[in-house]
Amino acid sequence: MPSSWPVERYGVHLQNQSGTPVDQAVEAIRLLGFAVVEGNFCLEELTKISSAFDQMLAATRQSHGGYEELAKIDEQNTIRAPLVSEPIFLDLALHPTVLAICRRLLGAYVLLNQQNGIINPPNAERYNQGAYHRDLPYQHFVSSHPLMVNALFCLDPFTAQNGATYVLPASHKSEAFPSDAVINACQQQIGAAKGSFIIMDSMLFHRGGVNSTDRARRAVNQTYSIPFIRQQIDLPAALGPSYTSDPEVRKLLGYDVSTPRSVAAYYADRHTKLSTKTTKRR
Ligand SMILES: O=C(O)CCC(=O)C(=O)O
Repeated sequence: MPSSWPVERYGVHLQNQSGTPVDQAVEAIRLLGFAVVEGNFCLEELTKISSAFDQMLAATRQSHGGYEELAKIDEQNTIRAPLVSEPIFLDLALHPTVLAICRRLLGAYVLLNQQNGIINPPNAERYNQGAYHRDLPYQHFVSSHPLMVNALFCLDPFTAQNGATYVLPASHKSEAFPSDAVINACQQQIGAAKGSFIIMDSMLFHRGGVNSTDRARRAVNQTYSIPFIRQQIDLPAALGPSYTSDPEVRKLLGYDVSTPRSVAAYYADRHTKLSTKTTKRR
């Protein structure tokens, strides 16, 4: 159906106003649970990310026992925390539009909860993201405020043929997984251009589609959460204490929310926090 501008309506005297792409994404995510936003990468940047991804996949398989060994734990199609070995993926995690949307939805304190390279394998092979799930799995409640947001970076174009992601629109607002009949009637496949992000409320039910082409469909799934939710991999431990001195990047990566390992460490943290507060007030 062609869209009209302004949209025709009657009996309406209250309407949301969303002027910018960030406003529009935030509004759509609140309403439906997902939005697609442009990454605005140039071809050269996409080529760099693409070859870093392929190198990381080869390195992951090589250093963790090979494809067959990883397949035993269903990890052959995932690159865990690529930013730990390759700084180009830190840049991806720091994408300004993604962070702006996350901060609008989650609040000022945003934690990078996970970053995973995802391979949807060719020739209709099944893979670990091909079944419906929430990215906060096993959770069956509705929160009045988003807890976690996904930014699924499309390293290849997402199409019906290569297994673009399916979503159940607005399912982030339902406790239960919908019935199979309703799923089959309401699921929506999201086509997206190479270099764009599919941004979702992490409570939205979604899955990868079937890739019936002869080429892998690649993506990087990044999730951003409120700081109470623990990271999938302890990034400060994996990166080491002096990875970066930028306070905003340290905060995003979780350096400021590690769990004290003893009562003495808890008191030491309190001293640091309170003295920083006092210094700031002066
Ligand atoms: O590969 C996809 O299309 C979906 C990825 C996904 O579901 C996930 O990483 O949680």
